[in-house]
Amino acid sequence: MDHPDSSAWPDCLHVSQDGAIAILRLSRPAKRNAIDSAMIAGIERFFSTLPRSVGAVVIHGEGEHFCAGLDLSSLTETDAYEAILHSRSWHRAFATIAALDVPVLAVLHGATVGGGLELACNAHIRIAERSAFYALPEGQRGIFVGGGASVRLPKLIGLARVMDMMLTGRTYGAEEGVTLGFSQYLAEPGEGLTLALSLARKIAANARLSNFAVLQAMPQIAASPDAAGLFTESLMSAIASSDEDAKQRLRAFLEKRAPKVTHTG
Ligand code: 1HE
Repeated sequence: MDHPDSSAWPDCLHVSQDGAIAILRLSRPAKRNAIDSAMIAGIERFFSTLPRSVGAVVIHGEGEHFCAGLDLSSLTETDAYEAILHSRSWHRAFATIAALDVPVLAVLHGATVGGGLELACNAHIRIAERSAFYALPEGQRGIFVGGGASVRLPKLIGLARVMDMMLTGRTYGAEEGVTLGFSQYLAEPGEGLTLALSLARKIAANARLSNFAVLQAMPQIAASPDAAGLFTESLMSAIASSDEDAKQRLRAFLEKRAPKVTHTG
């Protein structure tokens, strides 16, 4: 991959590029891709140094599971202050995803639990293979979520469900996850990456400014009072439509050079 930092990835991460798509593979299968400090620092660096040639990112996991969450061996000797810094390092890493102008698609399979679920929550599109299952086993381990699940997961599946998962250790499967709003796509075993790449290519073919508007304006609008949200929408809409790329695309449609919207069912 044409990446400024490409020589310096830790062994637990594999980075590649397929056209405009950057692919990040969690690559620590012997430990079920559990996230240690090298991996979280690598994730932060990966997302904060993406080359401009990248139009979308796909993240997936090697082996039988997407991610077993926090590497539990890293918390045994920490005091409260170190644990705060540790949690903040996860927040910092995931903030680099929130700052992106290109979307992240996560392919989930097998265990997607604890910090692995938190990582997945930060993606913009989640594709679950049928083997995927979700859990927050923090309560059983005597700890609490620290990678943003308390804020992000309730927005996807509702506060009551998240509290139930945390208190009782309840798990949800891939099919339930689609119904509940956790993932947007379901894939057959081994087919998640192919689906993610094809969706990523479609996204990367959009106008860059349109994708920016979806990723950056939509969350701001969602967090605003209606009147402020509608005003932000008008501003973003005007900026997007005045871009040269938009003008060319609109002309192409009006001159019958662009495909129509079709529905294949
Ligand atoms: C690990 C971890 C880990 C596996 N930290 N080493 N997450 C959890 O509480 C989930 C803990 N893991 C599991 O429940 C299971 O490992 C799995 C369901 C994910 C996979 O089961 P399986 O049978 O395929 O693998 P395994 O035999 O349990 O694990 C293989 C090895 O990975 C084994 O090490 P080995 O040296 O004996 O070979 C496991 O100890 C190791 N391993 N998961 C460390 N998580 C920012 S705060 C976030 C807080 C959290 O994420 S809490 C939730 C932590």
